[in-house]
Order: sequence, then C-alpha cells, then structure tokens
Amino acid sequence: MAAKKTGKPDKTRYQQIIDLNDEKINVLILGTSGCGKSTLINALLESEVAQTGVGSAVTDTISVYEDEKIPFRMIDTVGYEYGFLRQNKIKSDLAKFCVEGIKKTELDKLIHMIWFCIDGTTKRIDQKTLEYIRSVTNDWKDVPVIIVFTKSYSELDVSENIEMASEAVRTYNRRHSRRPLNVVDIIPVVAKEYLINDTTIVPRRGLDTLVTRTNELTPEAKRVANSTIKEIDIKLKGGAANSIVAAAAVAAATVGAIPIPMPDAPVLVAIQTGMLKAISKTYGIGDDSTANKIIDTTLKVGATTAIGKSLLTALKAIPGLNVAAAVLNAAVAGIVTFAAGEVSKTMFERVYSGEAERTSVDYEKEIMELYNRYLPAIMKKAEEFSNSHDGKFTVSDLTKFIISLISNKK
Ligand SMILES: Nc1nc2c(ncn2[C@@H]2O[C@H](COP(=O)(O)OP(=O)(O)OP(=O)(O)O)[C@@H](O)[C@H]2O)c(=O)[nH]1
Ligand SMILES: [Mg+2]
Repeated sequence: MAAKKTGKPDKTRYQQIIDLNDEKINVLILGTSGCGKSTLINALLESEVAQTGVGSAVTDTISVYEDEKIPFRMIDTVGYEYGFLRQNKIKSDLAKFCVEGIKKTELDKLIHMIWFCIDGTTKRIDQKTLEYIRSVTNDWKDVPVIIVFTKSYSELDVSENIEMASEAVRTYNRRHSRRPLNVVDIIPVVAKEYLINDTTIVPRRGLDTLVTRTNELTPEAKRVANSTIKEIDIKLKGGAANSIVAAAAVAAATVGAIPIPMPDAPVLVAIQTGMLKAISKTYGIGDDSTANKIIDTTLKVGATTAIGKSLLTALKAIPGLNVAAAVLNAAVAGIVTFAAGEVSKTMFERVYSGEAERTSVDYEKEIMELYNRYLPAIMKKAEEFSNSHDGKFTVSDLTKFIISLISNKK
C-alpha cells in the first residue's frame, strides 16, 4: 500500500473531488436584478426552466440548471441590488452552497467560472459592481470571469460598453493588484429577440460566442477550481481541528487549576493524546504509523524539552503578574495543550496537503521548530492578556483567552 510508505492519507477529500471533477464545469451567473440572467439561461437551454420577469427579484437565491444540450451547468442567482442585507444573504448562501459541495462531494456546487451579467442598456459599470464579484466569491480567487453585456440591442452601446468595462477592470486590478479579477472576456448578448408590436427589432446575438468561449476556457477553469478546492478543503479541516484544540486547551486549563505536577501530569497527557488523535482523524490520516509518529513526537517534545518546563518560569516573569499558583498551573496546562494542538495541526496539514510526502521527514526536528515558533508568539499574547487584566485574572478569564487564541490567530 502506497499510503504506508509515503505517510500520505489514503486519499484526501480534495483529491477525491478533483478526480471526479472531470466532466461538466459550473458557471455561476451573477448580476443585478432584472439584467436578464434567467432569460439567458432559458435561451441557452431552449426552454423556460428559469423563472423570469420584472418587478421584485424573481429568481430564488441559487438554482442549478443543466441539460445535455449544453456541456456545462449554469448556477442562477438572484439579482443583487436589493440592499445590503440581500447582498449578504447571497454571499452567505453561496458560501454555504460551496462548502456543502466540498463536504459532500457534490460536484454541481463548485464554482469554475463566472458570467457576470451587466444590463447593456444601463451604460455604466462602477468599481462597486466589480467588488461585488470578488466579495461574493471570495474563496474562489482566480476563477475566470466573463463579463456578459445582456440586452445588447444597440451596436453603438456595445462598443462603448466593452471599452468602459475594460477600463473599469483595469482600474480595479490596479487597485487590487494582490487579488485581481481574472476577467477573460467581455461578450455582448441578446438572449431573446427584442420585439416591438410583434416585429423583431433586434434578433438574438452572442449566444454561440458565449458557449464557445466557455468551452474554450473550461480546461483553465478546471485547473483553477482544483487548486481552490484543495485550499478550501484544507481550510475546512483546519477549522474542525481548531475546535478540537480549543476544547482540549480549555479542558487542560480547567484540570490544570488543580495543583498537579506540571506539565507532564498523566491527566494532561490523556487530554492531549485525545486531542491529537481527534485531529489526526479530522485529517483522515489513514496511515497509523505516520499519525502515531506525529502524536508521540508532539507529546514528547512538548513535555520533555526545555519549552514545557520553562513555561512556568516564563509566565512567572511576566511583569505585574499577580495570580495564585493554581491559576499559573492552569495557564501552563492550557498553553502547553494549545501549542501541542497547533504543532500537530500544522504537521497533519502538511501530510494531508501532500507537502510532507517524503519518506524521510525528520518529525522531531520539524516539531521542535514549530514549538519554537509558536510558544514565543503565545507567550507574547499571554503577556498582553495579563496586562489587559492588570496582572490579575481567573481561570475563567484564562479559558476565554485560550479561545481567543484560536479565533484570532492568522
Ligand atoms: N427582449 C429581451 N428581453 C430581455 C432580455 N434579457 C432580459 N429581458 C427581460 O428583462 C426582464 C428581466 O429578466 P430576467 O431574466 O428575469 O432577469 P434576472 O436577471 O434573472 O432577474 P432576477 O432573477 O430578479 O435577478 C424580463 O422581462 C426579460 O424578458 C433579452 O435579451 N431580450
Ligand atoms: Mg432571475
């Protein structure tokens, strides 16, 4: 079994998704309400599947459409101009939608490409509009975007719109050079002929171009999505591991308040072992020998080196500190446990992401380095915490501090 030799999990969740992510891509369709997103979908699917209309927003937050006629899925979203709350709702619904896609391997919930629809008759595109694309798909950073000018009835407007949009994107990307928008094309369309008194004034246009470009861009879209899927999956695992670390560190601080020999007391070792096992399970490290190696080394280095022992001394040296011995013990227990959690989390993440796919990882050295990196940072925070409490705090304040370490860290 390869996994045994390399120390990699049998198959990571992101790898399973990527392996399956080989067929249709999903195009997320965004744009203001009434700009014609649903009309565009109906035109491409040649049926009235998506509800269209005028007045208050017509489409429900998110709906997925597919048909064998088209080699990609289309994700219709409700138009966004109905105020801040509505925008936030779309953002959070989309974020949940994508997370579910990754957690449950539902391939129709990933984002491979965006068609950002702008009503071609409104003749404006401002920076806020472009910020919306980014804010809605924050996690899917380099996703290719096609700007689609809907209702492009007037030839004159078309060239002006393309010019205006190109300029707006250039400005946006200059201002956001670290996270530019990956706008790959600007395409004018008329999804439904424009009629006056039953006479066609403007016929359909641009639909074939839109489909052709989408197909051409599909390989790039998949490549970008695959790296995002990996990133999001690792972030999700990290979030789950954080909760485990927080619970264990708080438990350790609570038992640590009862005077016991520190920091390698059996009760702490038990809490930490449980925590480390739970983290390894979160990352699905199927290879027991790798998981055990990380767990054992993390515990050993944390308890036997100068790091653990000197923590009490370092804490006592915090200027102005004035707490009972039991609270100090609690602080050592909480911090040691938190550090062990962080260290192991980093190690498991390295294995999970394939970064540690080496036969000769020097776990002891790497783990020692991680402790040496994390502990001074935690001590600095502990000092700030002590100062903010005028050197006096309770075990309950301490547990809040430990939880804040998890949620604030970068
Ligand atoms: N003639 C014509 N009408 C269009 C075109 N695109 C949109 N419309 C009309 O514009 C109105 C709004 O279109 P929808 O497709 O419902 O807009 P939407 O973007 O889905 O709107 P929400 O779901 O509210 O976000 C409808 O009355 C459409 O018939 C087009 O290409 N040609
Ligand atoms: Mg709609």
